[in-house]
Amino acid sequence: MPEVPTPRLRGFPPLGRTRVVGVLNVTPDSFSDGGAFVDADVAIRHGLSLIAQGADLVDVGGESTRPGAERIPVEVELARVLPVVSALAQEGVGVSIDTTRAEVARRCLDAGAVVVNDVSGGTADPVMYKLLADRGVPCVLMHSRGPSVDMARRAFYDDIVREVREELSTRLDDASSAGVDPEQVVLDPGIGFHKAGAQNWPLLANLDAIAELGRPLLVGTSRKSFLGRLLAGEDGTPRSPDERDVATHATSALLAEAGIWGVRVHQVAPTVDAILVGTAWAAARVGRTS
Ligand code: PMM
Repeated sequence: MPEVPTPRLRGFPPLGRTRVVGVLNVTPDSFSDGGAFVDADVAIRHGLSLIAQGADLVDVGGESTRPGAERIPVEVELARVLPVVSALAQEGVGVSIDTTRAEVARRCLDAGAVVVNDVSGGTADPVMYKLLADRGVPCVLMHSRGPSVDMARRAFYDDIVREVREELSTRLDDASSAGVDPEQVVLDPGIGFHKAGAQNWPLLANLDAIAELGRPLLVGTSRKSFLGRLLAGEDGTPRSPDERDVATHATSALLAEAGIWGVRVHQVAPTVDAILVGTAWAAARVGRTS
C-alpha cells in the first residue's frame, strides 16, 4: 500500500504509529458483537479491558448501524451510552462517542467524551456541525450515503475511490463552512457502509487518494462482511463475524504500514501486535535509496 501522509490532529500529538480505537457497542443488535455488552457494568469492564490491552480510545456506540438497521429513539440511545461514557471518562479513558445525533454527542461530551464519531459524516442531524464547532472537539466524519436501512440500494459507483473522496471533501467543506476547525477533523472511508463486498478493496488499496484531502484517516475493517466474503467456504457461505479476526489483523498491519492515523477494531491486543509489525516494516524502508 502506498504510504499515506498523516496530517496533525489538534489535541492528538503524533505517536509514531497507528492509533487503536477499541469498539464498544452497547447495543443488542450490532452485527458482530450485538448483545455482548448491553449491561452497563459489563460494558464498562470491557471498555477498561480494551484500554488495558493497549487501546488509545474507546468508541462507545448505542445505535446499531448494521445494514438494514432501523433507527431507535434518542432516549434509548442515551440510556445505553451515557452511564458507560461517564464511568469510563471518570476512569480517565479517552472516550469517543459513536453517534449521528447532536443531542447524544452533546450529553456525552458533557459526561467526558473527547471525540465525536459520526458515521453519517455530520449529515444525519442538521445541528451536528454547529455542536462540533461550538465545542471545538475532534470529530470523525465517515463516508456513508444515508441511513443504514437502505445500504444496498446506494452501493453504486463508477469510480469508488474518486466518488468517496469527492463526497468526503464535500463533508469537510460543509463542516468548515459551519465553523468546524478542519484541523480537528479525521476522515473515514466508511468501509462496508453503502459499499458491497469487493467494492471495499479499491478503497483500502488507494487510501492515499483520500489522504490527499489533507486530514488523518480512521479505517474500520473489523469483522466486516467484505472479509466474510473473502474468506467464504467452497459453497460460498461467508465466514462468520467472529471468525474474521485474523483477516482483520492482516488489514491492521497493512494500514499501519501505510501510516494510517487510526484503526477501529473489536480485538485490541492482537491489533497492537499487528500495528507493531506494520510500523517496523515501514520504518525499515525509510532511508533506502534503491
Ligand atoms: N463501523 C461501524 C460503526 N461505527 N465508525 C467509524 N468511524 N468507522 C467505521 O468503519 C464504523 C464506525 C460498524 O461496525 P460495528 O457494528 O462492528 O461497530
